Amino acid sequence: MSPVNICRFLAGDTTVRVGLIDDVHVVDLTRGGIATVSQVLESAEPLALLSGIDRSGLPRFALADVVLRAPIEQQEVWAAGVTYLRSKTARMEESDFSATAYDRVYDADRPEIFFKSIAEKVVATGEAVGIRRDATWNVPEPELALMVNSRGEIAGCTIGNDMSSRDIEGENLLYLPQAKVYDRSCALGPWIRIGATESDAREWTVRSAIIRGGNRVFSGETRLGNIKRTFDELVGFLRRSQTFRHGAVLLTGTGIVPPDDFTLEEHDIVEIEIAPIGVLRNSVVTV
Ligand code: DO4
Ligand code: MG
Repeated sequence: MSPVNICRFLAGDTTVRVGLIDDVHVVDLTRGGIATVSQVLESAEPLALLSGIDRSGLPRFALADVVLRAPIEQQEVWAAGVTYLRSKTARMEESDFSATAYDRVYDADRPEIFFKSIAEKVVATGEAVGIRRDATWNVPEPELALMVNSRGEIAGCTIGNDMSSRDIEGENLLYLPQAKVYDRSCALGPWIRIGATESDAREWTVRSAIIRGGNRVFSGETRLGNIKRTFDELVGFLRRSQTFRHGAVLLTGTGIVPPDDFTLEEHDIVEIEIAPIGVLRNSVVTV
């Protein structure tokens, strides 16, 4: 069974449907008995569940005609940090008296893990991510996002943008929640890849581009194989002394950092691509 991509989408009405991506079409799995993506993530064998559905009689929509919703339902979103050497170096540069904290956490047994968002605040591809009006140095953080079910299994993955205000974080590490959690600070999408293993994912490249007035003003890339810790290790720490009745999404950290003189502006477009998942694309708005 080859991995597949599933999405949440609207097709001309207000019903959120679950779809299977078939090239430039979406097959409506809702009509095949799949009401939520959580139903897939929580099943004992997500890929087998999807493969067993007879798609022949199910409605199909052109991808261009549907509206994609963020691929999340009731999960909390958490994020791991300083999992790439590039992230550690950038944060040590942006901060003064807390610089050694990044150095120490990169090498410590316990990773940095912080709360990022409730599900209803997550934006989808095509929607705007936010930059804080009280911040002067804002960047996207392109990250692989793990879809963890209530049993702690990594049942899928998607692309995440952990939007961050570097000046606020750099001023004082205790301001981290304000640098990380605000309206439109988390984007996920465009859909969930089911059936890929960690060793598959470690071969993938994350690419990011920022477009301003039609021009590419930043591009960067990294390999997911550069993440220092295993996915199971990160999920294991997330779940220590904590249960997730609805599962959780765990962002795995960024390895792409724009130069220090770069800050996002309103109307920029942020693109994050992880083939074979897809592209997460968001405009930028001040919040
Ligand atoms: O330590 C602050 C946040 C780190 C982070 O979000 C990342 O490395 O991706
Ligand atoms: Mg991050």
